[in-house]
Amino acid sequence: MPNNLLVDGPADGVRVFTLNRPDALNALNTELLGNLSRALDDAEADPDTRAVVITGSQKAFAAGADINEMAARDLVGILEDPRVAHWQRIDRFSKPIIAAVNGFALGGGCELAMHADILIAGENARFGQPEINLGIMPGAGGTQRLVRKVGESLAMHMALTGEPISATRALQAGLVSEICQPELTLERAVQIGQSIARKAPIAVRLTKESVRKANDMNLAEGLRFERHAFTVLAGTEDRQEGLDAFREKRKPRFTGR
Ligand code: DAK
Repeated sequence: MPNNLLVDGPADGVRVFTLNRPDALNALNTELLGNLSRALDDAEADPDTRAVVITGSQKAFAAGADINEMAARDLVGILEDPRVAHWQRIDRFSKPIIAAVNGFALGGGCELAMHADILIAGENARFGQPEINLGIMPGAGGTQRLVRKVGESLAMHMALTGEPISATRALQAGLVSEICQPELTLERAVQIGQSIARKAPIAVRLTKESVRKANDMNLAEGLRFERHAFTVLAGTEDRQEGLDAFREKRKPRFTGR
């Protein structure tokens, strides 16, 4: 059986994960999610990996959870669903994740894309939460992250009708940060990853954590978290190096200390 998750790199600080179940439009079964979760463990532990890119094919990023697998689970099976731990692993990943999305990003596929910190879409991308058509509802953030990303009205429209939105609409709504030609989506995502890989790793880590807190905390708490994180950076060698390099008109050499 072909490997359902291809791993490349790290090259220039970036690892690329390619979802690879072409016969099922990259539907996310437990095995694929497990492989992704373990690949993230490896990437987390590797100091040479500074960012990861998750992508699919030109036709589909991922068409959702595997419907055949889901159909075999009853209430207890869903309650004890091993996929939940895999989703939590993705959410916990401390380094930046960039999603390069072409084609269908539906249901769990849209939810996986929303786990990314930066989302780049090809012009042919379609984002949707069609679970309602199956008599179910989103189960990996499609009613929560989607609201925070596109606002309640559009999220409600998508989740209640199951209608997908285009890449252009996703850009207008703030779900994606850039659109490009489908054949350039991955290249652009890798380029962004490489740019992040050249920054000071501890500053990157705390920036990601701090931006994410904006969704979990009220403004006063979030500002307090930001101030503490900012203060922590004052103890890093990379901060000194960054400030020195600017004043000496040279490129900084960050070491992650
Ligand atoms: N699962 C399994 N197989 C799928 C699939 C899916 N989600 N999507 C597509 N496929 C398979 C098709 O069955 C078909 O297989 P064969 O018949 O060739 O064997 C093959 O991929 C090609 O699909 P189509 O022939 O349908 O291709 P089309 O271009 O005509 O249509 C489509 C593309 C994306 C519009 C269509 O395939 C489609 O509507 N797919 C289903 C999309 C969908 O409903 N997605 C939501 C699934 S529910 C949770 C976490 C997450 C979730 C739930 C819980 N927890 C942690 C608790 C997520 C739930 C979901 O995502």
